[in-house]
Amino acid sequence: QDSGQRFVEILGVPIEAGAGHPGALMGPAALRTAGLVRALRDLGHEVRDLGDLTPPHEGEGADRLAEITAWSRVLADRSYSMMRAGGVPVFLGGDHSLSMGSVTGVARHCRDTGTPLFVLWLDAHGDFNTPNTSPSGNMHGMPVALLCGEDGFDGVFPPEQRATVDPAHVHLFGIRSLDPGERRLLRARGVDVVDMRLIDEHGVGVHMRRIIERVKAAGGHLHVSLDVDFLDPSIAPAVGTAVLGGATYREAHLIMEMLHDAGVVGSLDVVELNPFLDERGKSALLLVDLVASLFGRRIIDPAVTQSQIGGQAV
Ligand code: 6HN
Ligand code: MN
Ligand code: MN
Ligand code: MN
Repeated sequence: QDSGQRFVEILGVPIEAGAGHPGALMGPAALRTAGLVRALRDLGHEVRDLGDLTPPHEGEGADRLAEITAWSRVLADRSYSMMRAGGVPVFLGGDHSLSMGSVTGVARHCRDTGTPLFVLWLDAHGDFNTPNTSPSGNMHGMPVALLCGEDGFDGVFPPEQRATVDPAHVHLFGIRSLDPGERRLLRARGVDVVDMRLIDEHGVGVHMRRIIERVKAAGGHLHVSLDVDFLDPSIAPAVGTAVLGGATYREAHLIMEMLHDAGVVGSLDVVELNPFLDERGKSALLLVDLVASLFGRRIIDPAVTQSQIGGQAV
């Protein structure tokens, strides 16, 4: 083993109130069954599995906003303390509304330490709706807007507990489905959107290098939020919101390998796995593969350096 061993803390967040289809609450169990903890230990990392966060009781007749508010508050506190413990927190979803809590906790820690926070959002969707723009009302389509400080989320965190991310530090990647309201908002806020059209023209490497260089130059913390629907549904069918034309197996692995080599990833969400919709566990197994690549699994240590082949060093 090399010296790149990390302390990894894993927390399951079985939340599905933000999604339109039930099943995501089984996500953490499926990722464990697929061997996530073992894969990370086999790479030499110290792994502590904190189990699943217990669903907070949101009271009789509470709506989904109340439920997600309750989850977000406990999760943000938990994420903050995981950050303070000094490891790499890995949050297993659960639907994407969990990032409201996980990233808020990371942002609180970065604010404490004066570390610039960057977010890489690997997703088919922009997740930049607000309660005012959302066509579905589903909160998993809104976490980036909340994190960037948009209006309409006042009840989720009390003002002193809200910690936001600069929209200019958010990189949406793999995007191929945006609602009209969120598209306007993304443009107005200047969020970097690497959509599938850009990926098709330039390849994932060019844009990943650009993003990685930026985080490195700032000495920043990169939070990666991996939505299963970033991947093409043919290789990862276990999603409630499948969109054709997603990332291939090889594109996804290259992204993970480049992120590992850059050494900039400080926290990770793996979200939107709906095992009820999977085919013999293939999506869960693929995700474990990708997380292992992000944490250093490689085919072989490169004998040829970037400079020898005239590539840009990362
Ligand atoms: N996800 N833009 C759609 C909506 O309902 O707001 C889909 C959101 C999907 C969210 O997959 O995390
Ligand atoms: Mn720290
Ligand atoms: Mn999505
Ligand atoms: Mn998403």
